Amino acid sequence: MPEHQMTFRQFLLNDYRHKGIEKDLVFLLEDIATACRIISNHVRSGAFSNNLGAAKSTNIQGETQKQLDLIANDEFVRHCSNCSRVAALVSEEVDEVYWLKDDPKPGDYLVYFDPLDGSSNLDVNLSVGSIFSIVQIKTEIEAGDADAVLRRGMEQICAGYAIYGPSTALIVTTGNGVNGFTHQQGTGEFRLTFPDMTIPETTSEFAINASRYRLWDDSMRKYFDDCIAGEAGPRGRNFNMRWTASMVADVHRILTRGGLFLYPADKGNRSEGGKLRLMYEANPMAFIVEQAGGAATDGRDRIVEATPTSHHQRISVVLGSIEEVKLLADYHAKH
Ligand code: AHM
Ligand code: MG
Repeated sequence: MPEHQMTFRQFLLNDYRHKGIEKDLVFLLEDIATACRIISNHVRSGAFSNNLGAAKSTNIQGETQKQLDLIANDEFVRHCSNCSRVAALVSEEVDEVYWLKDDPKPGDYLVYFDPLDGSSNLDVNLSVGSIFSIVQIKTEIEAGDADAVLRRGMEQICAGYAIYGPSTALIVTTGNGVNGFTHQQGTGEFRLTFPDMTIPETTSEFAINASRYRLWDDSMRKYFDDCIAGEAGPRGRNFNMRWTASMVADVHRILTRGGLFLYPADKGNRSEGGKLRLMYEANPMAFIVEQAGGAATDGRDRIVEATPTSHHQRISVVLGSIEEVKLLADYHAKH
């Protein structure tokens, strides 16, 4: 990787000078990048440091936490706390909202994160990631008011994820397109390797946990049946399927070569929506995908327009190549 490729810091300072992003947002993003670098290191040395197993706890959703889930959570909290403009943090791993400021002011930030997404992949040495979202508050809120963090995805000013795969990469949007940075061993820098990522409008590849077919609604099953019918079916072409059990990895593939990611609500779901969480999984990925020219809905409506009613709320997720997302909405309208 050539040394002249722009570092994450240079890129952010450029956005500060020319695109009006705030200096405190630059510092916050650099801190988040540092947290991701440290988490990446923990993930890579997990088998040596004995951190891959389950911790002796479950999260608010009743899911067994891995030791690395908790380590990653602590890194996010520690690094986001460096920024004096962060009013509160909302983490997948913690029941309550963390209030960092007693007197939040308009202009302060709320940070939402899933510190280690897809952590069931850790035991089998497959890709995992971290997802984050930043909202800027515009009006007075009170510290301790948990409802004050219930923000629609439209209010995000920044979102991103880190993928801990064969290499570690950081993908970020501040509302001016999507850019990807690869962590360079040796210098320790994230460098711009995937400028201006865009999702092709059409695709013949989708990602879904098909073992849940029996639990989907009729329109979802019809869409799936038509795709796997191949050339002889109503879609008139063959479709390929991929599923990594890590949303970060599946979304990263879609940002790179197109595709459709689906985690629909189904009859076996633990709550009212799908499996994935609105505020720290669906919203940031929806913002990124839309900024890359794709689309993100709950099957019918834009995810970023959903009004949250609780900060661990779940939602059905359909995102990726725009033509396919629209087509699935048609299936829901017709079947
Ligand atoms: P997690 O946040 O508890 O790791 O769960 C979210 C993950 C997503 O990354 C992935 O798309 C999905 O759960 C996989 O679900 P399944 O176990 O049904 O394959
Ligand atoms: Mg997750």
